[in-house]
Amino acid sequence: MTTSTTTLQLIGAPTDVGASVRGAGMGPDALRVADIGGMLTRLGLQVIDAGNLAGPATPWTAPAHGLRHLEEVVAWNRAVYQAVDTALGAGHVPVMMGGDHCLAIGSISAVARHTRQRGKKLRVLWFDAHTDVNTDTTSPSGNIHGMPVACLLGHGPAALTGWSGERAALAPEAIRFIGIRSVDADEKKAIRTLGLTVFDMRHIDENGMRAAMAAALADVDEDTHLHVSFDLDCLDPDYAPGVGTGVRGGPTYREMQLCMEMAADTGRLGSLDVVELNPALDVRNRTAEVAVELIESLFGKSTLVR
Ligand code: HAR
Ligand code: MN
Ligand code: MN
Ligand code: MN
Repeated sequence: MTTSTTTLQLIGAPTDVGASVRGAGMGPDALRVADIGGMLTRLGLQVIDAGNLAGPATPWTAPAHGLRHLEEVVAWNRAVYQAVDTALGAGHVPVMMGGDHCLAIGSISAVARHTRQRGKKLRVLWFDAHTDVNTDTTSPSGNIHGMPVACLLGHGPAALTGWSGERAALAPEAIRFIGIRSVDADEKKAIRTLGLTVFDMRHIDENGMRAAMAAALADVDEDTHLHVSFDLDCLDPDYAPGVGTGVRGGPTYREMQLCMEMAADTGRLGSLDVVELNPALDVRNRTAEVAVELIESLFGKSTLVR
C-alpha cells in the first residue's frame, strides 16, 4: 500500500541486452529527464534514486542455441535481482527502470521470493503488446525480451529459471496480461497449455478496458502484493512511439490511464517495472513523458474530481 510514508526506490538498468533494436539502454535517463523523481516526490512519496546498475555491453552477436546474449542477460538480471531484493528488504517499493523486458526475470524473481517469504499472494499485471512467453525452443528471434514470462513460469534455459528459490517464480494463475495483440504461433499454444489469462485487444474492444481491468484485479485483497510490469509498447504507438517493437492497435492514453488508476485504487501496489522505452526512436522524449504521467496515475494521482 502506498502512503506518504512509502519510500520508492528508483533502480536504473540501462541495457538493451534482450532486445532486437538498440536504444532501450537510454530508458532510465529518459525517465529522469521527464522528471520521474520530481513527479513522485510531488505526489508526497519519499523517493530514493539508487542510480544505474552496471553490467556488460550488448555484444550484438547472433543467437546461440536459440538464445541471444545469454551470458550478458544473466549478468544484468543478477544485478537487477540483487537491487530489487535489497529494496524490498528495506521495506521500499522498487521501481525498476529498464532497459528491455528481459529484466523482469530478475525483478519479478526477487518480488516472488519476497512475497512467498511473507506468506502473501502475488498478482502480476503484464501490460504489453506481446505475451513474452517464448522459450529458447519456440522463439522466432532468440531475443530474450520475448521470453521472461516463460522463464518466470519455470520454462526456458536453466540459467534463467529458478531464481526465486522455486522452479517457477510464478504460477500461471498469478499473472494477467493486458493489451496483447502480437503473439507468435507457439506462444498461443503455450497460453492454452499453461492456462494463462489474457485480456487481448479483441477482448478489450468488445468488453471495454474497465471490465478487463476489473476482472484482472478481481481477487486482489489485503494479502496481495501487486506487481505491475509495464512494457511501454502496450500503448498504441500513436501515444508511445519511443519503443523498439511497436504494434498498432493498442490501448489509448485514456485507456492506459484508467488501467493505472484502477491498479492504484487497490492500494496493493508493491513493485513496478518500466521497460522497453527507447529514446533513440522517440519524438522529443514524448514516450518518457507519457510513461511518467501514467506512473503518476499508478501511484495515486486521480482524474476524479470528488
Ligand atoms: N514475440 C517476438 C519474439 O519473441 C517479439 C517479442 C517482442 N518484444 C517485446 N516484448 N518487446 O514485449 O521475438
Ligand atoms: Mn527506508
Ligand atoms: Mn514485453
Ligand atoms: Mn512488448
